Amino acid sequence: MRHGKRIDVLTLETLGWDDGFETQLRARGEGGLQPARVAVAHNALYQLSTTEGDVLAEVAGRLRHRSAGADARPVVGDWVAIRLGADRNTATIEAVLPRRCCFSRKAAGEPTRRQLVAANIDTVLLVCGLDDDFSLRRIERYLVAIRNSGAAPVLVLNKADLCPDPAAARAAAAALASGAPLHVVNALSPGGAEPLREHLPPGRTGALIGSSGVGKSTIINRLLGRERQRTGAVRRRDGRGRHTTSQRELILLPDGGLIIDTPGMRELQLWDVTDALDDAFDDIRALAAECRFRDCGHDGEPRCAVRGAVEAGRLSAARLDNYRRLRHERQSVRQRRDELARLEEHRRIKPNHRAMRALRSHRLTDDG
Ligand SMILES: Nc1nc2c(ncn2[C@@H]2O[C@H](COP(=O)(O)OP(=O)(O)OP(=O)(O)O)[C@@H](O)[C@H]2O)c(=O)[nH]1
Ligand SMILES: [Mg+2]
Ligand SMILES: [Zn+2]
Repeated sequence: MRHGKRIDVLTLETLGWDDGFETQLRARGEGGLQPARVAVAHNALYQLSTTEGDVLAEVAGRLRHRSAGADARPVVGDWVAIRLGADRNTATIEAVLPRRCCFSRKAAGEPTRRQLVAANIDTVLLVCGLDDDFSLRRIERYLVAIRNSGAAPVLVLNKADLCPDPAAARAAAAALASGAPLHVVNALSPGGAEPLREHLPPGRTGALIGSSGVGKSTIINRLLGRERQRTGAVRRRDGRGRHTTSQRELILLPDGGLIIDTPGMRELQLWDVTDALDDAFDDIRALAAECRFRDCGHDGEPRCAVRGAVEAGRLSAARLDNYRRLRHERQSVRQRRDELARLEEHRRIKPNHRAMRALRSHRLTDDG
C-alpha cells in the first residue's frame, strides 16, 4: 500500500484550516475563542476535532434560536469558533465560520427546506456500484448537485469485479462526466482504493456520497488500512444496501487527507441549483446555442438543435429526458421556495396592519 508521510502531530492545517478561516475567526474580534472542526453532528451535541484532541460541544443558545435560521446549526466539516470549558474536554460553539463549499439537497418530505449534508469540502467522490444498482441517470443527478456545491467532482465506479463489462460502463459514465476524473475500482481487492488517494492530499477534505451499499465505508477502511467503519452486505433481492452507516463523520487519513463518510442516500432531490444544471449538461448547453429560439424547451419546437442531435444519434434521448426532468424539478423547487418566502413576508407584516388598525381606532376615540 502506498503511503505518504504519516501524520504525527495534529496541526490546524492538517484538519483543513487555512488563512481564509483564520481571517474569519479574527474578524469576530472576540477573545478566548479557538477553532475546531465538526467531526460528527448529533442532534444537539457535536463531536469536534481540535489540535489537542476530540471535544464534545453544544451550540450557544442564540445559534439554536429560530431567528438564527436553519443553516445556523453546524454540520459535519464546519469550522466553528469554540470556548473551551474548564475541563478542556467540553466546549460551547459560539459561531460557525462562513462556509465555502457546501453539499446540499432538498430535505426529504419537506418541500421548502434545504438540508446541508457537509460543509467545506474540496472534493466530492460520487460512488456508484457496478452491480444491479448502476444508473447513468442517477449519476447525472448527483453531478448537478456536486457542481452546485462548488466542490470538485470525482466519479468512482466501484465493484468492478461484479461487472461483466467494466470498460463499457466506464465509457458510458465518461460520456456524462464533463471531464471529471473517473476511476473504476474494486474496493475489496488489496490496494483497490489507492487510485483515490491522489484526490485526498494532506489538509484537503473529500466526501463520499452515493446510494447505500455501493461501498463508501469499504473504501474508507481501505484508505485507512483498518476496519474502522462498519460495512454491510447488500440485500440479495435487489442489490440495495441496508443503510449500514448511520451518521456523517469526518475522518483523518494516515497521510493527512480528510474524508467524510456519509449514510447512503435514498434519493437525492435537488435544491436551488441555478447554473449547476447547465454546467453538468454542458453538451446540451452548447447545442442549445444553435436552437432557433433562445428559450427553446427542446420539446418539439422548430429548428431545435438539441432534438436534431438526438435524431442524428449524437445525444442520448435518455440524457435529454433526464435534463428536462431535472430542469422541471429546479423550477418547482424555486416556485415553492418563493411561495414560502411570500407567506413569511405576509406573516411578518400582518402584525403591523393590526397595529395600524389599533392606532386608527385609538385616534378616532381620542378625536371623537
Ligand atoms: N464485490 C464487491 N463488493 C464490495 C465492493 N466494495 C464493497 N463491497 C461490499 O458491498 C457491501 C456494502 O459496502 P459498504 O461499504 O457497507 O457500503 P456503503 O456505501 O458504506 O453503504 P451505507 O453505509 O449503507 O451507505 C459490503 O458487503 C462490502 O463488502 C467491491 O468492490 N466489490
Ligand atoms: Mg457506509
Ligand atoms: Zn431546442
